[in-house]
Amino acid sequence: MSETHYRRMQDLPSTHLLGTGTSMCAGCGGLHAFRELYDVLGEKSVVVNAAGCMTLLATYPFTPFRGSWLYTSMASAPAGAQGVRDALDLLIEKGRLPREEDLRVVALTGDGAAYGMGLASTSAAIDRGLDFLYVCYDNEGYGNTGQQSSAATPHAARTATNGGPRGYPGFKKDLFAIWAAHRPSYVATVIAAEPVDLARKVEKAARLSGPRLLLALAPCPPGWGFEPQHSVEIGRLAVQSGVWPLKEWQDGHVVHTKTPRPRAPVEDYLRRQQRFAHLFEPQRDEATLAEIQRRVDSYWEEVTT
Ligand SMILES: Cc1ncc(C[n+]2csc(CCOP(=O)(O)OP(=O)(O)O)c2C)c(N)n1
Ligand code: SF4
Ligand SMILES: [Mg+2]
Repeated sequence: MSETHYRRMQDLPSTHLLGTGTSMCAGCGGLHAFRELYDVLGEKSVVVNAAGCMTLLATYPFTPFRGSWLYTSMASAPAGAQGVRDALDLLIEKGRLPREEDLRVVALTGDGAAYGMGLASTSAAIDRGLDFLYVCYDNEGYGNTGQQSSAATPHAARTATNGGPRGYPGFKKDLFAIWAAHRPSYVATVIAAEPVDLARKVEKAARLSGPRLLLALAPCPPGWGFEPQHSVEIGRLAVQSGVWPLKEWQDGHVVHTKTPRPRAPVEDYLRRQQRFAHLFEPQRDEATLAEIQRRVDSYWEEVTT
């Protein structure tokens, strides 16, 4: 994808973006992860989806899934999931739904909802011990409306709202730690580019009850600025460079399910994406590159010593 094309995408009004058309973009890492997830979860699931790119999967009254799909406002997927769970429990209690035909309740949202707008309703749902699986596909911005920055945007990335020479000034929020601090049943990070790790974690999450999170980094061609065919490679680089640690939390313990050895330089991951192009051209931003690398190094030093 040329820089001009990427810039055009960032400048377009939201109604013209690929993510807001009648279909999703080629190379969508979020869709890839969700398809792998759904293969394991199966049709006995009700998906409660907050507004975002994935909403385009279902056009009322149709869905591409054999299971059910419910659409909510951005902040409300966990509240919607509570309503569905309560309705199922009532039906079972009244004998109108055999217990063996119970359905799994899945909240599906982007990072804008999971890290920000929907965080209060998520926190409350975890506090209530809601039996649900929360799936967040994290494309590190408000993709559906043109990749504005969210609380999941990484440091220095250019977004539709941070187009200046330094990109996004903040640092990605640690949603894994925020969920873990609530002491739910299970928290894990995944990525479509590592399908075996992903499938194992989905199977584990599916066997458990209570609040569970599967947090999937979702390489996003138009939002990050790369060609769709490189989506899996960029996902693998996120893991190999240590930018996206694959890990799980259960009963107070964090386990890293893959430790990249040797770790690739973070630069290998950054330079493949137009949103970081200003760190390399017209001249290298050594200070910012070093800061990003330092933070990744210190994360791994902390968890491996
Ligand atoms: C309260 C509210 N504000 C803004 C919007 C417009 N809106 C629809 S989707 C979206 C982006 C959601 O971002 P994210 O949750 O990361 O999902 P993605 O679009 O990246 O898939 C926004 C801002 C909305 N639906 N509701
Ligand atoms: S997450 Fe990115 S790649 Fe996927 S549909 Fe949205 S804009 Fe397109
Ligand atoms: Mg997003």
